[in-house]
Amino acid sequence: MKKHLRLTMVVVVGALVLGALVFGASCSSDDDDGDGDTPTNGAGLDGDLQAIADERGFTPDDIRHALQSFVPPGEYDEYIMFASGGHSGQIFVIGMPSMRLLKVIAAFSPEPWQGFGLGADWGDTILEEGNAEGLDLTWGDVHHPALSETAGDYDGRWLYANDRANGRMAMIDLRDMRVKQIVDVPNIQTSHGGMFVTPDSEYAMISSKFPMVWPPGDYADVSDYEAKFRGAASYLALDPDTGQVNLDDSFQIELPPYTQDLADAGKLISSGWSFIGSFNTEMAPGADFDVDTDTPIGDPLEIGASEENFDYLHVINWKAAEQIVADGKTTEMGGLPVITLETAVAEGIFYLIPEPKSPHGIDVDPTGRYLVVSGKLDPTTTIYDFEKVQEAIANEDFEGTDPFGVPILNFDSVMVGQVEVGLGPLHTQFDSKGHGYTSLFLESAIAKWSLGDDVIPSGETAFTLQDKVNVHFNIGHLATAEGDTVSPDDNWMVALNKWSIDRYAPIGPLHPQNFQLIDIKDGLAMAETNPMDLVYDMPIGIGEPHYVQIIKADKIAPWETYPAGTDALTMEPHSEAIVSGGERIERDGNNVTVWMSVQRSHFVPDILRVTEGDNVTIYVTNVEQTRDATHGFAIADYNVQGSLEPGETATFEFVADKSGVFNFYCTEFCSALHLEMSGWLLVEPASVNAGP
Ligand code: RUQ
Ligand code: CUA
Repeated sequence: MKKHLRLTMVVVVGALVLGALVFGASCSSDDDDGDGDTPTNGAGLDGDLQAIADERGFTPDDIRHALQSFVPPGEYDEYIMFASGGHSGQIFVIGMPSMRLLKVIAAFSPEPWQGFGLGADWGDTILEEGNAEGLDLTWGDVHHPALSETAGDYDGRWLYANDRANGRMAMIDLRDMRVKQIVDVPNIQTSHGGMFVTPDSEYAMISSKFPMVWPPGDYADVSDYEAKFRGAASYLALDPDTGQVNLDDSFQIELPPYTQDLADAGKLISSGWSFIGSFNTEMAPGADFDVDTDTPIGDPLEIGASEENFDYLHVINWKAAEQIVADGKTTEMGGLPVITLETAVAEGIFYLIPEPKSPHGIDVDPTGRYLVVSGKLDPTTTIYDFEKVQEAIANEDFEGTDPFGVPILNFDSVMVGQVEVGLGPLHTQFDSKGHGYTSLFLESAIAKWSLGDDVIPSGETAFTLQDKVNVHFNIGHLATAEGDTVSPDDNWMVALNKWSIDRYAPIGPLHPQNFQLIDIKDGLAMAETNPMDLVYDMPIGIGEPHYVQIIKADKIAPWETYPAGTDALTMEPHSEAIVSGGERIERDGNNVTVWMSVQRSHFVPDILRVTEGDNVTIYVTNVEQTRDATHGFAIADYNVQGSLEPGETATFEFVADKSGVFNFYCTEFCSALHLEMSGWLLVEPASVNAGP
């Protein structure tokens, strides 16, 4: 063992010296050559650089864009972007502005690289506990990542993300960027954009997408939509120390059977409130199908759900709801206290505001005052003033109630502006200078426009279109750096485009999505160019990202290794952790327990003998404390693959139900002798031992 460590040191020191030489060489070679060449293509480059630009056919714009986003090898990105991975069930960690993919975090789907859900206890436990009873889900559709906040600002501690398909939520600890908990949210079946964290991380809010039969567990026909179906807004309480969801302190509010869509949290003056957009307030169930004539009866959902000119923005006072829960004015459902629709109306915590035709995004500006909605079928964004919303509530300035008795605020009293932004507006992000940036799905563009007089620069007119930039193609969300906080950073924006069509080399009918980096800094040296300057394309060839949040990288403090013997599930010492020399095998009847160490480049023990039918438990500890010294633990034909980060202890439990000789090996190319890092699991056929 000592000899092994010494060899490791030699390799590490050698690598450092080599690294220093390479680094030194590159540092000393980036001076101007001072030859005074004049530029030939207007980019102001000296001779050598000009020659490269000419050879590669770069325009001055290309060169400027490269400089804007380039992060030299070995340097770090200023921002980390967390992108939902859609139906890959994963979350992508991307450096910005370089747009380099740094990590894929498994959340709802087994992921072999991280050994998630393939035998190691931490991942298996999370996937198992994230399944409602009787379900065995092995995927999710990750739509909306939401970072934890303190005082309305990302604090770099935790990340949450919803599962669109199955109404669940995952919690990721940013210390190791691994998922720690999946919660199957009671009383909702699906969830979409109803996902945000409140300004001091009191709650993660997740609302239903399509309403479900109410109470859940009953059966009803979709023709009974209005009477028998309901949605719910869930306020999942977050433990202030661990970030985990504590269902005991969580609650729900019953919602009408509309299709609740995007949501956002109030902040600063609107803190304590939440906002959820909706469509299909028509409560159309879709078209039935006549089996005799093979024709649909009635309108398909898209027609039925688009009949009215207005749907409803839901305005919910969650702070006041806490008191209603504390007072016990709730009904227990699925283990959660639920404030019924009736109680919510009676207690005055739930209101509706008309929002134009089939709205999608609802976004609250950094001051918390302006609530921005965009109707997919309406070329405008509509802006409401939270102060006027408060006045209308106080004055009972209602234009009626919905079929469930929820008061509808007078549209004209609370609406302060409408901006004609273009075709198919979806989502809005903000800078700190009073501008909204709205994605235009149908137009494949982003519109920049001005908010109210109290926040815009002098000389600008409130609620007017300022600028547009084209993107490629079919933009869904967009995100600005630190964009959902009370103080966005005013420098970068990312367009999350659904289609890339012809932007990349053809790779078959399934195309990547396209993230596009847009520079929105003022006063950059780009005189005649568009202030929204499209700088870089990043194809995403995994899953289908929907939304991202972008945080200053230095706000996160990830661990470099786990402290020796850490359980990745709890981030606490693992009860079965060992140090080198503590390896052992114990047999008790049919139970075989192994305490195994791994380090470069061996497993101890590396021959395991069991008998067919034995219950095998292997506690594997990566006893290394060297940064990046990850080892894998994979057993052939047993569908076991774990990733053991330095310092980590994990448990692998299985029944040795296949007899034979099975190779196990380290899946990470960890060392010069990585290929030698393997061992044998011998499962002796039960019959061999079965004496007369
Ligand atoms: S919403 S389809 Cu985030 Cu535009 Cu999901
Ligand atoms: Cu350890 Cu390869």
